[in-house]
Parts: sequence; C-alpha cells; structure tokens
Amino acid sequence: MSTVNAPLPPAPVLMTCFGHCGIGLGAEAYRRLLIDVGADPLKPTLKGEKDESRVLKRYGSTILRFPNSYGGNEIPLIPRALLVDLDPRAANLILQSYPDLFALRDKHVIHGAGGAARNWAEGRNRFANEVTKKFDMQKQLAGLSPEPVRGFTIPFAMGGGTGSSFASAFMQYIKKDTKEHATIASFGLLPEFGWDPVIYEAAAINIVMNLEYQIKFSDCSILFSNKRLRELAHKHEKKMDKLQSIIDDLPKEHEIGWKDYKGMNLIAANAVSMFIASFARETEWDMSNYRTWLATKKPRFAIPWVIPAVPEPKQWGEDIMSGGKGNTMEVIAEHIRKKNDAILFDIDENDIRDKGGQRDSCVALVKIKGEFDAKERDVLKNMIKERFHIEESRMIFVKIPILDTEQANVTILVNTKAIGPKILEIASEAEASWDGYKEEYGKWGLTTEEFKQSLMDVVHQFSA
Ligand SMILES: Nc1nc2c(ncn2[C@@H]2O[C@H](COP(=O)(O)OP(=O)(O)OP(=O)(O)O)[C@@H](O)[C@H]2O)c(=O)[nH]1
Ligand SMILES: [Mg+2]
Repeated sequence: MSTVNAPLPPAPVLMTCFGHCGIGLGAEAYRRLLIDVGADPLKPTLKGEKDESRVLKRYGSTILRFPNSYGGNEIPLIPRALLVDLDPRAANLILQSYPDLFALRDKHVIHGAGGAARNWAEGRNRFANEVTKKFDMQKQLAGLSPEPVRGFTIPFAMGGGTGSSFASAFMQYIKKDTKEHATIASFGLLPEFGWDPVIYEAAAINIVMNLEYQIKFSDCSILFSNKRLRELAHKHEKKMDKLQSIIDDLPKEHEIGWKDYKGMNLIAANAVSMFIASFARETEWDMSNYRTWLATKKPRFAIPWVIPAVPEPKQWGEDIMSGGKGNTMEVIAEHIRKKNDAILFDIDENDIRDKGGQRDSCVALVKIKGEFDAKERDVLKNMIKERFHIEESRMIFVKIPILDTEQANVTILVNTKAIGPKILEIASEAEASWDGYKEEYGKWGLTTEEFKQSLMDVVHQFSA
C-alpha cells in the first residue's frame, strides 16, 4: 500500500479447511464473503485504493491483497485459506474452478494420496507421519500470512476420517507447537445417520475423539448438524435452486461430490460468514472475545440460530430494497413473525425446556441498516427469552456494519446445555462400539486408555 493514510490492517485470520466437507463448506463461505462486499468470486479484484480501503473495512485481513501484481490499479483479492485433505480430489477441484481466487495455487493446498477410510486414528497417524513430514506447516502458513496470525477458522465434518482427525491434530499443533496466541474457532458438522455415507459405530468414535480435541484446543466450538441443514435445504428447495453456489462454478462432470450438499452448505456458509464479519468488519468485537465468552461455559460449545433461515436469492440490489422495508430490523422482525428462522442444530424443544438453563447465554450478530435501539433490540430479546429462556444480562449484541444494498441478517450463537442429550447419545454408541473397533483403531495408535479418557471428558462436558 502506498499512501500514508491507508488503514492499518489488523492481524490476519486464516481459514484452514479439512476433508471433503471442510473444503466444500470453506470454499462456499469464502464465496459468500466476497459476494457480501460485491466482489466477483471468479475474478475478485478491487479497482484502486479507495476500493481497497472500503474492502479492508469489510474483511479485515481474512483476504490477502496484492497491489501491483496485475499492473495498473487492479488489486487481486486472495483468501487466506488452506485446503487440507488426504484425498487430493476436493482441493484440486476447487483450485481448478477458481484459478483467480485461489491464485497462490499449491500454497493453498496440502494433500496426501487417498482418504483415511473414515478412521479417525488412521487420519491422526497419517497427519503426523505423512503430512507433516512432506509439508512444512510453518512455511505453508507463512505463505498465507507472513504476519503473526490473529486466529483460525476451521470447518470440517466430525464423523469422517480425514477432516475429523486432521482438524484435531492441527488445533493441537497450533496451541502446543507454535508461539502464536491465535484464537481457534472450529465449525464441526455432525452427520445425519441413516442418510450421510458414514458408518454409525465408527463415526461415533470419530466424533468423540474430535470433540475431545475441540474441548482441549478450540476456543470457540460451533456445532452444526447435517440433519437440520438437510431438512432446511429440502424445505426451501425452490429458493435454494435459484441461489448461486460453488456448484455453479465447478466443471459439470465433477460437480457430483458437492451437489447434494449445495443448499446445506449455503445455509451453513451464511452463518460462517456472519461469524467472520463479526470481527473482520469494523465492530467493537474481537475474535478473541469469543474465547472469553465460552471460557467458563459447560459445555464449551455454541450452535447457530439464523434469521432468515436461507439467504435471499439476490444478494444485491433492488429486490432487497423493494417492499419498502429495505434491509432494516423490520425485515428481520417480519422473518421472526413468519417463523422464517432456524437453529442449525438438531435440538429438541423438550431438551431446551428441561436442560436449557439459567446460565445459558448467547451472542447475537446483527447486520441491519438503520436503528438498532431499545425497540429493535426488544424484538430479538423477546424471541431469545421465549425460545431459550436466556436472561437479558447474558445476551451480547454485536452490531455489524452493512453496505447500503446488502441483505439484513441476524445470526445468534447460542450456548446451551440443551445440546447435551444429542451428544451423549453418540457418546454411548461410541462406548458400545469400541470393543469391535479397538483392534483396527489400535493399529493406528489409538489406545483403549486414550479412548476411554476422551469418552469420560466428553461425557463430563455435556452432562448437566
Ligand atoms: N454439510 C456437508 N456435509 C458433508 C459434505 N461433504 C461430506 N459431508 C459429510 O461429512 C461426513 C464425512 O466427512 P467427509 O468430509 O466426506 O470425510 P473426510 O473428512 O474427507 O474423511 P475420509 O473419511 O478420510 O474421507 C459425512 O457425514 C458426509 O455426509 C459437505 O460438503 N457438506
Ligand atoms: Mg474424504
């Protein structure tokens, strides 16, 4: 940057995506972030310094800028994103489809040769013995951020092999082996058993091990469930069909892998991009504040509650402004009245009533135009009280700056004991399955002792 008046960029936030699901969701979230500020994901450039300062205000440093690399005033925007998988296909597909976005080519990718067979222990072992030997992790991260990193956002599926175990091992690496005090935010997707191509018993074990690593090494763990995402994607199918996604940019013969997840990932990506906007844009909230928020909570996990349930077909322009309500709190209130909101976790109303507690709390991310005063706040406060019985003093509101014609959105991150029963069900399946799997997992270095200890920690964390 050439001018003295250029804004001082905050320390960068990197997104590290693990496994098929992590890469698909991560790419979708970046696409969303770009569209949010009016950039074209296929050729994300800025024209000149004025644009650059505007974008800095919108992204913080989740994006790398390369002044002068095209000559003239055009500045390419490049995500500070790392795509990691044992199976090279998913990352290759993304690079192939977005050559200008992932312009650093292999600097964005770490891959092996073939998956971890849905086996968490195999994945962890191969991360240590294959991946970190072939790739220099420090160097790879420095390629995306020469400056010290402020934080990592980490999407992955919890039930598979590679994503679940690599995310675990990576979070441990960041916390234990680097000098950085980076904040880690993990986005874990729970499988829908009976629909997703996972093996119930093995997935239960993988999930327990992954949860243990989130408990130990993640500062802000956010959980999604594919069951709820799929329900929503089906329910809003017509609307989802109209939405553009990474699927539209993939080569037709290769779109298969993510096609079924299109709507699901779009819904989740919207929440992920709101999370990033809460600290990347100019707000009074820092990423590390999430760490303090969850530090004393049990369980130390949050689930997203989104309004509206699915993004509007057009991100920009007149149809947002039409109807006379624009993108103010009034549209959000309308969505609430029409029950067009959704919790992106498969939670039971009964569990909310029985287990949700006085110490539940939430952070509401509010991206609206215009007033957000007592009257507007009350709409949200009442809704939160009604659903989760959270006390007003335990609600935090973060106002996110919005562009003129951008969609209004409210994403509420809820910390509640009510997610316990769903997780404990999986934990008891894992316990019952261990004897059948201990040999297979033991071969890759996961001992019965370590598994049992992790199981105990997880059960303790999610028990009332
Ligand atoms: N929501 C969503 N779920 C996905 C996506 N891709 C895979 N899944 C789910 O994630 C779980 C499996 O994780 P994957 O990400 O495919 O597995 P992996 O991390 O590559 O691990 P391996 O077992 O080694 O292949 C299953 O429940 C899938 O249904 C995706 O793009 N979006
Ligand atoms: Mg895979």
